Amino acid sequence: MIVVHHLNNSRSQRVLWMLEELGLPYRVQRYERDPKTLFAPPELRRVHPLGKSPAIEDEGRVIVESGAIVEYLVEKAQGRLGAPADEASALRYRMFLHYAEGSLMPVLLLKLVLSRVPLLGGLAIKRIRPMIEVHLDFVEAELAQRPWFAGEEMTAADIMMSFPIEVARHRAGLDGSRPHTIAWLEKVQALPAYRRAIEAGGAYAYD
Ligand SMILES: N[C@@H](CCC(=O)N[C@@H](CS)C(=O)NCC(=O)O)C(=O)O
Repeated sequence: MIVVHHLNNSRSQRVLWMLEELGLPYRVQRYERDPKTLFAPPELRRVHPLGKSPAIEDEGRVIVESGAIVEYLVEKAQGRLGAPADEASALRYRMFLHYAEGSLMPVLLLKLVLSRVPLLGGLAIKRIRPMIEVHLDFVEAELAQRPWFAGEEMTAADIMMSFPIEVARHRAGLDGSRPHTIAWLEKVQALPAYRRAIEAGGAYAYD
C-alpha cells in the first residue's frame, strides 16, 4: 500500500486528491508544521533528506516532488488522468504540470516569505505584485477557453494546479474579478474525491 507522508496545509493534499481520484489504496502518515515557523518537523528528514512533503513510499521506494509523484501515479494507473490524446491538449497538460511548481508557486512563495519580513518586506511585495498579476491573468485567459487546464477532461495538470490556485485565492488576491479561475476552483472543491482527500488529510487552511 502507498504511504503518503502528509504535512498539514501543504502540497501533499493534492497527492491525496489524486489517489482518491484513482481509487488507489493508501495510508496517511501525518506531520504537523511548527506553529511559529511553519516548517515541517524533523521526523520528515527520516523519510527523505529534504524533509519536505509530499513524499510517498511505494514498493520500497521513496518518491518526492509533487510533479514526479503525480507522473508516477499516472503510470501506475495505466495512464489515467495523464496526457489527453490530442496533441494541443497533451502539450498544455505537460506545460501546466511543470508550470504549477516551476513558475506559479515561486512567485506566490516569494510573496509569502516577504509578507513575514517587517518593513522592507512590504516594499518588496510591491515589486512582486505585478508578476503575480501576469500569472493570474494568464491562468484566467486559459480557463476562459476550456473547462480544464489541459482541455476537455480533468487531468493530473488540474491536480498540480490546485495548490497554487488555492494559495492565490487565500493569499494573493485571486477573487471574483477572475471568474473562470474561481469557477474552476469551486468545481474542483465540489468533487467527491477532492472532499474525501480533505477528510483524509485533515482540515485545510491557509489563514
Ligand atoms: N516542489 C516541491 C516542494 C515541496 C515543499 O516545499 N513542501 C512544503 C509543503 S507545501 C514543505 O514541506 N514545507 C515544510 C518545510 O519546508 O519545512 C514539491 O512540489 O513537492
